[in-house]
Amino acid sequence: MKKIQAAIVGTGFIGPAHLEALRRLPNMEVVALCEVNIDLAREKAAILGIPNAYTFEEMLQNPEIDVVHICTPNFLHYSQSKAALLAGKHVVCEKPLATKIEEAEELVALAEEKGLVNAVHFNLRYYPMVRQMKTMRETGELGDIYSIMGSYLQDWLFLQTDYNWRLEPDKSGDSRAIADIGSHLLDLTEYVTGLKITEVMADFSTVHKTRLKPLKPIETYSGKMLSPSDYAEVPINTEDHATVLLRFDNGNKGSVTVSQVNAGRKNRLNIEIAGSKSNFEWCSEKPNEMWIGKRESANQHLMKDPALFSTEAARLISFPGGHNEGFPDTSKQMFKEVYAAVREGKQPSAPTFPTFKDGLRELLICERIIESHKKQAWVKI
Ligand code: SOE
Repeated sequence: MKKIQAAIVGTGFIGPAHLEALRRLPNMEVVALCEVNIDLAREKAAILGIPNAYTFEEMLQNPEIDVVHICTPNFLHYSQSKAALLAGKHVVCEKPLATKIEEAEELVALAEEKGLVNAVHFNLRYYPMVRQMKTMRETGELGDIYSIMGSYLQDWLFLQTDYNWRLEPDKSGDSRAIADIGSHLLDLTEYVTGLKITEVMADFSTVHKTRLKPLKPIETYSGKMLSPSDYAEVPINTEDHATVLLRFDNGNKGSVTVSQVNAGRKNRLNIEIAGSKSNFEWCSEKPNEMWIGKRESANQHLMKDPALFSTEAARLISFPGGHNEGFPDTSKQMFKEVYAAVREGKQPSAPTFPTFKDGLRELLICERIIESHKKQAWVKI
């Protein structure tokens, strides 16, 4: 069987995570790496053991490359995804799909016109327990949904000296915490509950009004400290923290809190979904278990075990109960589905993986959240 050949563009935090996940799939190979310049591409390709380093433009001209993974800063996602589609390549793009709604709309239309496989890396959908919650909701074990409470908390931007491209609106877009991690939480909320968010009321805060920008490169989560002369003080106008009230299409309500300055919360998405039959709670820092709350019987504590899971959720499990699976496994499970479509050569009519349309949906919600914050008013989606 001919091996599918992939290229990865960008090797900050998430590019190597895509690489590791892809190397766990059969009958495919990551053959190319692109970076901001060819020297860095060569350096990173050597470190990561990828056979070829190209500029982005050279890579697009290589007919052997079937799939492009866009793992660059947000402001490049639109132009690079568009160029890859126009070059006839299937595309897996990191979230957010773009920084403007009209750009995402153009990508959805172009991907549809080309018939090429298109996916957005909402990988948190692929925690087996997330899929189990979704299937339990679908089979009625949750009942009617009364309310949803979600949070996504990190502390990698806690210090004034913590710095990253995500703090720069020209690279990240007008939102930071909401676009970067709120997008995961909001996607997962609609995905698990099957509800649609209809209105938002948002309030942002920027805890560090200025930050100390390192005058030499530093990567996401690296946490490296430099000397005072290595920093420049720069103004910050994107949100460290956001609270958003939500209204859903079943008439009920919810709220999410997103923060990247919560000391001790490393990468913690927590969701509690209150239903008429049960209450589900799940935390991404303990992904192999969920709490099921009951009023008229004992609460339950479900552990990841394929023998106890729905067929759909068990499909995302590679190891028996007690053999924990986590963040890296989510991308492997997602890419299994994406590459099955690549093997077929076209986007499925009913994709099981998150597509550019899901990326557009998230961008729409995030843009309305930004609008609501600016107006300090409810905004319809
Ligand atoms: C930084 O907040 C980050 O790397 C996000 O960009 C990822 O989407 C998330 O999965 C982990 O944290």
